[in-house]
Amino acid sequence: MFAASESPSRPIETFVFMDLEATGLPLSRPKIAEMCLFAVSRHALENLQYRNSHPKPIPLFPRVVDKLCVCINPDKPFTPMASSITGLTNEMFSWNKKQRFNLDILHMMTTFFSRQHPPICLVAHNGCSYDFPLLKAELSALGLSGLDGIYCADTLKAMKALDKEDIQLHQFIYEARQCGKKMKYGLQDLYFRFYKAYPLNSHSAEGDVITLINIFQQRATDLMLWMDSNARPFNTTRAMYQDSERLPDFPQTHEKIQQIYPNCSQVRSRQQGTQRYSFSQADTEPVANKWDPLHHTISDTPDEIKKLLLLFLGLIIITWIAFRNSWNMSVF
Ligand code: DCM
Ligand code: MG
Repeated sequence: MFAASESPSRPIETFVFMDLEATGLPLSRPKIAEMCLFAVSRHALENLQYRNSHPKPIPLFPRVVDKLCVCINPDKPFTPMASSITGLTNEMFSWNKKQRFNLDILHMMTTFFSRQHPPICLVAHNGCSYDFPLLKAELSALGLSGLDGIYCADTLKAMKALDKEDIQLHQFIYEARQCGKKMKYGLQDLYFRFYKAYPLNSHSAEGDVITLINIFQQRATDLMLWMDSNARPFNTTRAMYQDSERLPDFPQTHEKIQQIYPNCSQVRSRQQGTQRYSFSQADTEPVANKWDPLHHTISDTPDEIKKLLLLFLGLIIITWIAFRNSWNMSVF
């Protein structure tokens, strides 16, 4: 549908702000747990209303917005950090009987997009490094190529580019650097830059989307122009990981899973060679926090315990031999 690096041929008409919460950072091959999309028209962003406020007016949140927020059972343990910052746990999804990422999500998204005026651009903060590749990975795991006809753009890249262009700010950055400070581009930092306060509901998909729109409104004209020429087709995004790579040492892993989670059911996905697991809540409780079958870095696997025991035994033998030798020498 698109040439590889093609930006939209005409101005973007709908900006769909997106945020994903997931089980962890890219190295842990995360799975999506929450997805939120707010669709705002170019018209709304070009005609912002303001609330009078000291020292400067604050843009009012757009009134005409389509919203889609979905909870998705990630079917994979959250890393402790992800669970702590999002306030989400695997149990919550089981207790609330939430479904996994499946074709319904794609149907919801495409139906949602079909109601927006094109060209449509997905907008996410740090989207090129996290949200877009993660969404692509989840879609690919279902055997889907992506989202036809949808563009995407990253506000983190855009804000950095705009700051670079801004000559006045150049001076400010220079002065800030002189004082040992560096410009920060995290969502909360940018919000603080414009509103001199920290945003509410950080690390919830909906809260982060609202924060992103608040930030976008502060530089809406420049950001929209930047995106008109820098947005890329979503389908050119590379998936964060291939699902089939998730369990490369499958026979070994399968054996371990059978030992530790005797009741877990094995699910073969539609993609050839891909092995996935589903865990009932009872399965995950006692041992899952000790060993995570989908990560390869958890320290206390049975093999590693065996190694530690052998090392300990070796140390005892060496000490015993050394003690015996020194005793023999002292006797003779
Ligand atoms: N994340 C993480 N550890 C962090 C920051 C983020 O594991 N220190 C993961 C979990 C979040 C996801 O990234 O759900 C998206 O981050 P954010 O809430 O900033 O959108
Ligand atoms: Mg978030």
